[in-house]
Amino acid sequence: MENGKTKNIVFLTGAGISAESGLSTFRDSDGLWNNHRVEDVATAEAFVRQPETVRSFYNELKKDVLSARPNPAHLAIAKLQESPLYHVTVITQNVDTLHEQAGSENVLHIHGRIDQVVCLNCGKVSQALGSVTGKTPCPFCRKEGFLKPNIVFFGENLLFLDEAQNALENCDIFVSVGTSGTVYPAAGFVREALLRGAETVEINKEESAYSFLFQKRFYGPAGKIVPA
Ligand code: BV8
Repeated sequence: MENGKTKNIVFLTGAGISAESGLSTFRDSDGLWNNHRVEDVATAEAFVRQPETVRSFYNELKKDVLSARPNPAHLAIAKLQESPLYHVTVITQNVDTLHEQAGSENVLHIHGRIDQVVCLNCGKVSQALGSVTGKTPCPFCRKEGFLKPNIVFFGENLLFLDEAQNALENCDIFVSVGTSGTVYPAAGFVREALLRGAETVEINKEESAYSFLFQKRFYGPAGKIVPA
């Protein structure tokens, strides 16, 4: 029982929940990583080696992401959050803000957000809806050349991990939506939910790398299954 609500539900969402909003996933046949080498654009080392390549990759990706709109799956989760019966936490691996646009609160962006940059000089996070280059000054410390997409690259620690662990410790129902279950530590969250005795539910287009860990599994497009 938490703030008078009966059940704690934790969602872990991945690129699949945003697919029907027109955004590419990572590992599907038309996925992002099919046209780019991860090592070139999504690792901490790549940003040190070639920051402008990484910045322009995200400047391009940002244009698509910011023109996308929430789909029925995002809207259904936001609606569930309004219910007096459930306390719903959304842990998302997605860097889009479609959960927020659908009206969700309590969204933990463990892999960061594409509409933000972090300054490697002063450490402050600011919103960046347009393109960011090595010449863009930090709005806080005014220094140029220190802005990095506020995205967690491979080899970097996750954001909001403490809040995510806390949600998992109190979780009654764990629902994975649209993720291949291949990136850690997020792919390990279901194990923590199981250890807690939570009910585990997977909603995905097809079987994933970790489907065997789920007691209930619903396959099909998230835009149809999640509302149902
Ligand atoms: C870390 C940022 C500590 C970029 C991302 C060996 C073993 C275990 C772990 C590791 C290892 N070697 C390295 C590691 C650690 C590494 C990792 O897990 N690597 C994997 C690849 C093995 N993890 C890390 O580095 C993490 N940090 O561990 O810190 C540390 C510190 C120092 C040194 C070492 C470790 C950082 C992880 C975050 C990396 N950043 N993205 C960007 O987003 O642009 S990961 C990237 O993958 C995205 O964030 C994405 O969200 C995430 C997961 O992908 P999915 O969301 O699942 O998307 P995917 O395409 O894979 O799947 C989509 C699914 O949807 C599919 O199943 C599909 O069927 C389904 N679907 C499609 N359409 C629909 C649908 N479902 C429903 N409806 C539809 N319509």
